[in-house]
Amino acid sequence: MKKTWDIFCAVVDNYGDIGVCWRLARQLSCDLDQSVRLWVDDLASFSRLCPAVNAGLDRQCIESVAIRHWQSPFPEVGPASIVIEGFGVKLPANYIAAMAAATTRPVWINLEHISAESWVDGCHGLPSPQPTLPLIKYFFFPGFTLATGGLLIERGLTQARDDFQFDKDARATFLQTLGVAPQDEIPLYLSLFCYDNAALQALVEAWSSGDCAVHCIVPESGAVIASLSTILGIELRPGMQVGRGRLTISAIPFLDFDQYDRLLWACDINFVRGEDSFVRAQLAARPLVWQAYVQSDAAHLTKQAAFLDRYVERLDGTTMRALRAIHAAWNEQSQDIGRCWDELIKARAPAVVHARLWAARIADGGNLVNRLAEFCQDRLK
Ligand code: TRH
Repeated sequence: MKKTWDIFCAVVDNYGDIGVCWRLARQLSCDLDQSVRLWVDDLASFSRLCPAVNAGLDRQCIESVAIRHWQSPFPEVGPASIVIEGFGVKLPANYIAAMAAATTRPVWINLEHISAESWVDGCHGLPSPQPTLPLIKYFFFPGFTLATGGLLIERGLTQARDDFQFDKDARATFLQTLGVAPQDEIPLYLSLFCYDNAALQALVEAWSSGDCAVHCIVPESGAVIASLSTILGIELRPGMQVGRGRLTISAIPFLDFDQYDRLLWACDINFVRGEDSFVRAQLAARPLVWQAYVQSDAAHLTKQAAFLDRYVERLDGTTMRALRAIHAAWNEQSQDIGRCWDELIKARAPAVVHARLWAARIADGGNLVNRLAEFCQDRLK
């Protein structure tokens, strides 16, 4: 049955908050035909992922999602039957008051960050009764096991990816639309999306002096283009293609959501970060190297290791060690990354086979929007 949903998104930094909230909103609307209102405090960041967003408009409708600029003071609006706060964002006081006063109390969900750590299984779905209000907030965790909320996977995604990847001309055509010039020798295509990383220079050196030709495609985002400019000793800008030994680097503009998916499908290995690009790279069925969102207490290293434990569990020893080593070196920003890259290249064939099996496994593990809708339906009764 059609339900109303309010999703609240505050853009803390980067693109992950709005990336996940927009993906959720769009999927609820397009795949489950739900009535969705998305409140976003930073429409300019949103418009980078979704160029149809007009950052100057307070209200607009895109892909049947009602998008509202979340400003203070917050307007007096009737609450939806299901209220999602993205990543623990604080809801407006007058909106909470309206939830508490509603005849049928909304289901209130805190959509949490993804983690492969085992404690998530025990915390997913836990209720948190609000001491001074007749409301219960529930913790909803995306994750990799049946005991979690699963992953955001659009209907038809796997088919669209396979159509692209098994079409022999699709990659070349797509890369041309990005302005990536073809080369005589077909290189290993990489995409690079990462945080500031002290290991980048050593990695670039390994790429330029390695045995195989590498073409690294870098969407403009954060510090990476600036870091590469320093490493290469030139001012790299979107649209430029630069060669260094066996390495070619193409800087491209930040892509919209769906184009970015295609880039991940097109590349042989994807360097990704944070949360949403990390999941999309897994669903791209290609080997990935993930940089977890850097936390001051080094919690990102625990998160990274927990994911690797799951990701490599069915692999042979050599491939397992190669994937663990490059993830550890990249996340610890170690100068040993060049050696780890060479090991990964040697283990590439089984890593490629594994990436497709893993993508199928996580897709079978359950879809977050379906689980969320069922979870909320049960609590609305
Ligand atoms: O931008 P991020 O670093 O976001 C992070 C994480 O979500 C982290 O958990 C959170 O705490 C922090 O933000 C505040 O990385 P992430 O999660 O991969 O989000 C990037 C989004 O940008 C994702 O939806 C993919 C999208 N994207 C494009 O649409 N086009 C592009 O060209 C690129 C590079 C990314």
